[in-house]
Amino acid sequence: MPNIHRRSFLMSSALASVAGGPIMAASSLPLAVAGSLCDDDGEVVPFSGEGRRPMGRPYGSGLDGRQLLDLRKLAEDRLVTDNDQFFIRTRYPSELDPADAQAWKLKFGGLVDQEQEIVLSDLQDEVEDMGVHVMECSGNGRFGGFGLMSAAQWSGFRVTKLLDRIKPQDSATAVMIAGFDQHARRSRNSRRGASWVFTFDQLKSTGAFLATRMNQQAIPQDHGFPVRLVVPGWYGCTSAKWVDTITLVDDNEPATTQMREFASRTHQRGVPELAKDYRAASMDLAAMPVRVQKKTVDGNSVYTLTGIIWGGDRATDKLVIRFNRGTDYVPVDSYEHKTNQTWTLWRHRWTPDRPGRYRIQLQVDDPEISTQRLDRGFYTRSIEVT
Ligand SMILES: Nc1nc2c(c(=O)[nH]1)N[C@H]1C(S)=C(S)[C@@H](COP(=O)(O)O)O[C@H]1N2
Ligand SMILES: [Mo]
Repeated sequence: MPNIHRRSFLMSSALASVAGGPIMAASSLPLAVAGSLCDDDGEVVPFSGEGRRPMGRPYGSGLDGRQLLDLRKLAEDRLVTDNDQFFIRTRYPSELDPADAQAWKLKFGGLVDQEQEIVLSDLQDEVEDMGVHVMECSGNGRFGGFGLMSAAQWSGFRVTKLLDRIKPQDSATAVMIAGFDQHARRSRNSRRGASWVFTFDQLKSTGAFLATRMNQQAIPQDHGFPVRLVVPGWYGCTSAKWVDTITLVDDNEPATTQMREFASRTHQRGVPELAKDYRAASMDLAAMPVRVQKKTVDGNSVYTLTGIIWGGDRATDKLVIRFNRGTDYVPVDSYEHKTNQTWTLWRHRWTPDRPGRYRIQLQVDDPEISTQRLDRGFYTRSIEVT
């Protein structure tokens, strides 16, 4: 293989060919996947030891309803997920009558001067473009090829703006945002209730918003129609769908069932009793490979890895990768990390020196950047080199 060491070359050749290059005809791949790949990166190598759940279509119902995104399809020009591909965690509640969505109201209560209801359609004029944000379920994992994450462009209005309209009492310190969550079928794994308590500061600093449009379309039912919360940079469990109630609370407010259920997945210390004792459920900077391709060049197997970097609160150029414990981390070949709002692709070429199983692990070589999940090997993925 040519000895490529310049980032700019890799960016322009490898990424450009993903976007516009020839389409490969790989019999081993579903057509939809093959369609987004280019032949010069070779055949896709599966990750070992991961679940084999269906990808790209919903399964299960209610609280157990899921849809996984096939991350192998990500490419430079496919970093915004189509509405019908966006991952699902909990499907449209059986007890929610779609007719109710027509005259949807937001109820404001708790520590406010006066309880009130605002008709959602009366907020139409406030709706603005909120940009593209990546969302990840805190319960994402190997079982589903890490497919419980997606990115979409949202339109809506900031929660802080809404709070200006209803007058919180001086004693109010936080806001509980709740979504409809009544499902006829019980779940063994999930509890009902999807509310989270945010401080005013958290709502402000994250730019949390109530979304009414997803990728310029009405939000699909499974994603929260007619209105859902989006908390940029935080795990999806904080972003209630089918939002109907906003309650002003103080420091004595108990943690909600949702907060307790997701305490360990959002890296809390234990399961605090009070909402005020929960840390921000923000996503640390993380990175993982999403596609490994193999081709033969001059008799050698050359692997091209495509991956994502997401989360965190600042951009980095210190992304490093290793191919097994005990080996050295090396800088990732090519990426331009500019935003934490959505995911960024990276690419890396690798020539293994012997067959075997390799655990691919990424890190950020910067002590200033918190990477709790990377530190624990949460996003490590393995491949078999034959
Ligand atoms: N009402 C309600 N909202 C909810 C949930 C839920 O079970 N019920 N699940 C949460 C979780 S755990 C995640 S990860 C996100 C997923 O949003 P999505 O299904 O649109 O991808 O929704 C959140 N909002
Ligand atoms: Mo989640």
